[in-house]
Amino acid sequence: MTDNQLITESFSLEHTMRWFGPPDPVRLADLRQAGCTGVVTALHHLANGEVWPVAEIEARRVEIEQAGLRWSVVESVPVHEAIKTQSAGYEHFIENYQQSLRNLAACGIRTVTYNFMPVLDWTRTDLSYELPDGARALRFERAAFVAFDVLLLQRPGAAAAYSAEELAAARARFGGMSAADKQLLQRNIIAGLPGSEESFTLAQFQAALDAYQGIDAARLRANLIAFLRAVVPVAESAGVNLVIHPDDPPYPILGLPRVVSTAADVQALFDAVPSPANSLCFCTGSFGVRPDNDLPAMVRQFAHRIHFVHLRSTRRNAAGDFFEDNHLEGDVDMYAVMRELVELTQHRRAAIAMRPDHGHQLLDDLTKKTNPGYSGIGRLRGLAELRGLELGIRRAGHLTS
Ligand code: DNO
Repeated sequence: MTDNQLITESFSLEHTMRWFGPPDPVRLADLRQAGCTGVVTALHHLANGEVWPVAEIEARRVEIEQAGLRWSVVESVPVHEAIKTQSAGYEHFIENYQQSLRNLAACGIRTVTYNFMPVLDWTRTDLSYELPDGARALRFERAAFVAFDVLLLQRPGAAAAYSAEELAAARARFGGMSAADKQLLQRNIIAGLPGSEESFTLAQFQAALDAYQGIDAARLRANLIAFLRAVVPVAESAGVNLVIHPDDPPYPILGLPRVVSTAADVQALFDAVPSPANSLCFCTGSFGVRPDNDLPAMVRQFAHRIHFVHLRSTRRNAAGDFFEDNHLEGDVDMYAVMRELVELTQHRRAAIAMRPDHGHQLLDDLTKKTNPGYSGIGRLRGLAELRGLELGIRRAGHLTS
């Protein structure tokens, strides 16, 4: 047997990309040409909280398989705000969630992603940040974010959450913005990034924040654990791994608590609900924004719980800004993370779905309409680099063992 055969037969990451369904400008055929064998998708056309019907799941599965791919992971079955706040009618949304899990399992889809971030899913201030080479990236700029919170939204009590320096920087930044810049900033933050399933006006947004009055981190964590106690047994008996996606960015924003930002946060969920179906989407781009998150150590700590991986690297500065760097650059030590993942797949003797999380707009992406972060060529570059890194590590491991 040649080395290449041995490598093919050893367990590896399953290479996937996210697809937003038929309206996605990146086609299933493009994903296949980019080197994917799997697809990560959701029924984005269904309203948050509805049961996902078997017929619709089945139709999507068939569409993906006809393109020569496999529906590897659902990202996401969103958790309704009523469940996060435990407000009127939340039990109904939990029942719907349980039924969606059963229906997905009936169609053979066994990894389901969700998050428990209040109101907003992922948050960026700039969706078109120009890099020195002309490519465009997603960015979170602290001064712009503070300006949005204090000066545009004018959230009651917001100013008390920031230092005098941060407020001064935000005022200076705001002073230099045109009306169009302000509108764009607002849109970037609250009009709904791809996959977030929610979109707000300023007034609706403030009302959504108000629903969290009296909900601190302890209460939000308790609500998350109550949700897990209700849905994880259903997932376990259906053979589904329910993977939680971490907070992005991984700290509280806009006066809202966030409880999935660190290793201790994640461990608390597994301690409370030990079933193996209660598991993790390991996202290096989200966890990696915090310098106190040791990513390779987290892969080791949660080895048996990781059933989906997002690989992406951010680069932060002292002001609290970060942008999405090339997949092998930035603050994430991707080599060290990949080594742990390669070891994990070999040890588990099973593949783990991985997607290059986001990509730059580059080459032809720059002249096309793309979902922010989900360009065709930028992600192709990310996946190609990650696959090369993975193969190099596996092959080096094989030759030295
Ligand atoms: C952003 C994504 C998130 C993720 C959800 C999971 O690009 O990683 O929107 O899908 O938080 O529920």
